[in-house]
Amino acid sequence: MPSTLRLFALLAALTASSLHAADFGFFGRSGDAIEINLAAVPGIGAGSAFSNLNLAGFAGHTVLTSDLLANQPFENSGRFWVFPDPARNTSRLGDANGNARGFQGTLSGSLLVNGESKTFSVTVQPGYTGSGLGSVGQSLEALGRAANNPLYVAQQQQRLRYLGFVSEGGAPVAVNGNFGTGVDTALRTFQGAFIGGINTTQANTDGIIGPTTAGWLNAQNAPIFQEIAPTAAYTVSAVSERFATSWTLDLIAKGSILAKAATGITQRVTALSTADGYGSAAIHSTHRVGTDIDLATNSSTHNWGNGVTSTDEANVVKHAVAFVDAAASGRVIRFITSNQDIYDGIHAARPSVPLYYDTSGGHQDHLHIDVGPPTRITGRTNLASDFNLDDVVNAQDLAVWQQYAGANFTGSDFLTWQRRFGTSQTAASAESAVQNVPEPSSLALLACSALLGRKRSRQ
Ligand SMILES: [Ca+2]
Ligand SMILES: [Ca+2]
Ligand SMILES: [Zn+2]
Repeated sequence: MPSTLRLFALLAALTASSLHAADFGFFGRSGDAIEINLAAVPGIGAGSAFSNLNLAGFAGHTVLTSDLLANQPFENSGRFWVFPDPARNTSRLGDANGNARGFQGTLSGSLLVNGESKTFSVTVQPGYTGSGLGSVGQSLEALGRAANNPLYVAQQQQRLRYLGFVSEGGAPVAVNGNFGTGVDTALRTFQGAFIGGINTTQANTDGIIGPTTAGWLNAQNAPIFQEIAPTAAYTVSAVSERFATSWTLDLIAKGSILAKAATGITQRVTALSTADGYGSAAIHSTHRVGTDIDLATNSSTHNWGNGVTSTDEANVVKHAVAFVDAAASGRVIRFITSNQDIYDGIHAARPSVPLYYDTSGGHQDHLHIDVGPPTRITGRTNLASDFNLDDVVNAQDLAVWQQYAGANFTGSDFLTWQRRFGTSQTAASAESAVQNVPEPSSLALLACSALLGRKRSRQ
């Protein structure tokens, strides 16, 4: 590590330590069940008694203790889990980052440890943990299963609601550790995006988090269920079926730009999925849940095709080609049309893309696009020594260490931080990008010796 950086880091640590802080400080991510394990904190001895947990500062979020999730009395364990509200731009909760999905900010509480009042803070950072501690594990939890683990279920509920999946009927997924119909139906909609074939509905899924489902819940490119918003390249005429995964919305966004560039025509999306992914109109009952797209076509194409490709038909072919070629997270796996000229045109332009000719005529007025999942990107683990979970190990982590040395952290944590200094990974969100480190000053020398002296005394 460059010495100038180290010097600045130490100065930053001293500055931070002079600010008011809680007795104990924890960090977690928006889409996680954030575990707080007070009995495992270095500054609290094993066998301590915990009481009077004051969570007034966590209003709007869900907090569950080990009594419910681990069959363990909180008064002995000091364990609880924080489930940040997943709503986007949760300004009523004091969301500090309107650009990052879910809540970000610092929540504060207090409790008695062995009768003595202690304060703690939980700082929620963007994203979710996709590997290791904090990720969602493969499990056997299922609706109607007697031996469901409440903690596993709560983790699954939190991740699903963070990713925008709701229960059948539209109710948000409650985080309560109970595997009821709410989480079952949300999970099946989630699975529909990647399990099975082109016409997958919730009925084709198993509602159990096996290896594939766990992989997607943790993936960096996990599907997010959301409402479509029109752009300059496409309008939306769908009344209720205007929801889909982020994979499909990405494909529409990128494909429509290419299509408009090729033909000058603004695309019109006529149907995706309903708000909960259930109960589509009968004519869309074969839409793969959360992924499939209907694109309107001009009225002159609303025939069976006559062997002569009209300008409007040729444009539909160009639109299809644009969607095939769009480098989007969702990808075209099949087109459906009831117009033979469009069918022939797409086949000639992109022979490798499967086509289905609908002899019922049901696809005369629009082009149906079956959308498949992208290649899964393995979930991110949290960096060792990245104490504040901003995806880089730098001076700010030393500031955290300094603030809570003797409480959350030990001397060996400092030594590990030194070795890990400078490591980083792609941020969980662009908003948490690394900040520039300013030039050090001569004051840093003083800070350095002062801190090292203090560190030794704590070991
Ligand atoms: Ca936010
Ligand atoms: Ca950091
Ligand atoms: Zn369709």
